[in-house]
Amino acid sequence: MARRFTPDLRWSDVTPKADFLNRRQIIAGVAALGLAGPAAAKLGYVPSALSTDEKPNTLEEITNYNNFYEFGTDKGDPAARAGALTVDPWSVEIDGMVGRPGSYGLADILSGVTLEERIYRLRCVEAWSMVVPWIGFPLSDLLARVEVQPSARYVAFETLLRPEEMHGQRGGLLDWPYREGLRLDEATHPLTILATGLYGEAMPKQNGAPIRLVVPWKYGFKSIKSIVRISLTDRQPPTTWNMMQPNEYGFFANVNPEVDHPRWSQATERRIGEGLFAGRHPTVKFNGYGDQVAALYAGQDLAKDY
Ligand SMILES: Nc1nc2c(c(=O)[nH]1)N[C@H]1C(S)=C(S)[C@@H](COP(=O)(O)O)O[C@H]1N2
Ligand SMILES: [Mo]
Repeated sequence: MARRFTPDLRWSDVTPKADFLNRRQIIAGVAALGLAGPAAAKLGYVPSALSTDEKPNTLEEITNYNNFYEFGTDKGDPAARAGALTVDPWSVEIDGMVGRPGSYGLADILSGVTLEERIYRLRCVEAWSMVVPWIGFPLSDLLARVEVQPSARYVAFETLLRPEEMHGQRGGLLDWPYREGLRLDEATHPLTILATGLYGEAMPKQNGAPIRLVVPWKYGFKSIKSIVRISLTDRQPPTTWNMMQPNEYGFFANVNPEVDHPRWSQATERRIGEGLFAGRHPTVKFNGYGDQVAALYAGQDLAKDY
């Protein structure tokens, strides 16, 4: 039996500001539906002031150039194979150092939440990037509702383990299930969202339906897809790419042109959709969010904490 949030909990209470109303069309007051398939509907959302002004990539690009190793390693594999994934029903186990642990159904997680459109550039560690109009809500809202205990310092995330539907999990390429983690101050930063859609629609399966993390100042691999578990802990959790190749992929994985990957430069990036002959763009530290996030790493050596 899925646990339900009770009405005494602190709901997210984001009120759309008048200037937002002018900027974009808002589909107001629509209950959030995070479900793909026949139940899919246009999501109700408000635009966020935290969006980049850059032009988003096309839906075609965003849904056909993916990393989702559960469905294969080619960029086209997720689009070709993620259709097999069942995303309804879906629940997320929230456990560890929280006052209200339990298995929460997706509809319950979304009930009372104001979804926002956050246009963020996703910068992959492979040195390409694209701009995605995500639909989501701050992870901090959910963490507040489950009452994170004062002793918690990290948040660990796990993707679904279902080799019957995720054929890539039948091989040992990665140590399944895919795992990621954030320090609690990173997890509760206002830029960090759980996304349930993009381009105003429920999340395409290849992009991590029905619910995924998006952390825009970190390399794409931190943004774990199809989440089924969120655990609060006092120890830095093991993370998939770090376990596989610790000298190449650190726990922090902040976008940083000053710290190269051991096998290639991180100084520039290729922007998906610009064509073969377009020049590369300089990568910006923290993917352009330095003003908002640099303070999180004061006193840390980011060449060591890569
Ligand atoms: N479960 C899971 N999450 C994942 C991955 C994955 O292979 N499995 N790949 C990561 C990587 S490397 C990137 S760059 C982004 C890609 O997100 P997108 O396909 O929506 O652009 O997802 C991240 N989340
Ligand atoms: Mo990536």
